[in-house]
Amino acid sequence: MSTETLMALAQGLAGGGIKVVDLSTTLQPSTPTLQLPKEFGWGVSWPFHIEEISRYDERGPAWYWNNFKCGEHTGTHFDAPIHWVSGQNFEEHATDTLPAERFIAPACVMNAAAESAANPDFLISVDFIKTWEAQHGEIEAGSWLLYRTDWSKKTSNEAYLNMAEDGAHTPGWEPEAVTFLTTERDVCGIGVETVGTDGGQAAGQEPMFPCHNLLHGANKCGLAGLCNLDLLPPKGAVIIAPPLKIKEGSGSPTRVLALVAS
Ligand code: 23J
Ligand code: MN
Repeated sequence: MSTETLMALAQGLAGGGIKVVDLSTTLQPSTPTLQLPKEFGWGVSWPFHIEEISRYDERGPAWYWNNFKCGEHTGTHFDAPIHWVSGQNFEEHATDTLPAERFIAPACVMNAAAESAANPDFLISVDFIKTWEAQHGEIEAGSWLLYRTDWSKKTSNEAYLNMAEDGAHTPGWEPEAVTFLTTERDVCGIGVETVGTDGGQAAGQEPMFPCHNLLHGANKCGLAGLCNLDLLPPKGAVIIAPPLKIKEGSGSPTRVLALVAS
C-alpha cells in the first residue's frame, strides 16, 4: 500500500468524487431506547438526558457546554463482543481494547425494506443472503453486513419501536443466518436500522436474542440505530465506526460514516 493511494483517498474526500454519508441519527432526549419485556425484571437502559452547564451567561460568560448521560446502547451505537455472555471471554473485546483496525471496513448492504414493510417480524434467512449473493457476489471476509429495512424512516417512536401487548415487532434474524455470516463469511459485524441488532420478538427465539448471542459469540461487533442505508450501494461503501473509548465498555453511541464513490 502506497502513500499515493492514501493521498488519492484524501483528494477524493476533498471534492474528488468520494461522498461522506452520515449513517447516524441525532442524539436527543426523544431518541428511542430498547424496551425489553417487563415480566423478567431486567435492568433498563437510560434514555439520553442533557443539561446545559452554561451558554455565554452568568454560569460561564464566554462558553457554551452541556452535561449528558445515557445508556451505552442509545441511538446509533456500537455493540462490542463483551456486550453478550457468549462474548465475555475473548481478549480485546471491549470498546477500549478492540483493535482500531476493526472500526474501518467495507460494507455489503442487503435490502429487505419490502419484506420488512410486508411483515414487521421478517427474519433474514440463509436463503435470503444467498439470493443477494447470487445478484451481487459473495460477501467478502471482513465486511460489515448492513441490513436495510427502512425502519429508520418511521416518523414516530411509536412506529419505530412498534410495541404490542406481546412485545416489539421489528425485523430480525434466523439464527442460522447469523452463524452463516460469522463462520462461512467471516464478516466484521452486522449493522441494522432498528433499536437493537436483534428482532423485536428475539427474547422468545432459540437461542434467546440469536443475533447478539451468535454474533458476539463469534467475537464480532454490532451496529444499531443506523439510518440512510438507502443511500449506499449494495457493495463498495467503506464504513467508519469507532466507538467511544469507554474503559471496559460494552458499546457506545457512535457517529457512523460511510465513504461512497460518486
Ligand atoms: C440487551 C438485551 C437485549 C437487547 C439489547 C441489549 C440490544 O439490542 C442492544 O442495544 O445491544 S436486544
Ligand atoms: Mn446495543
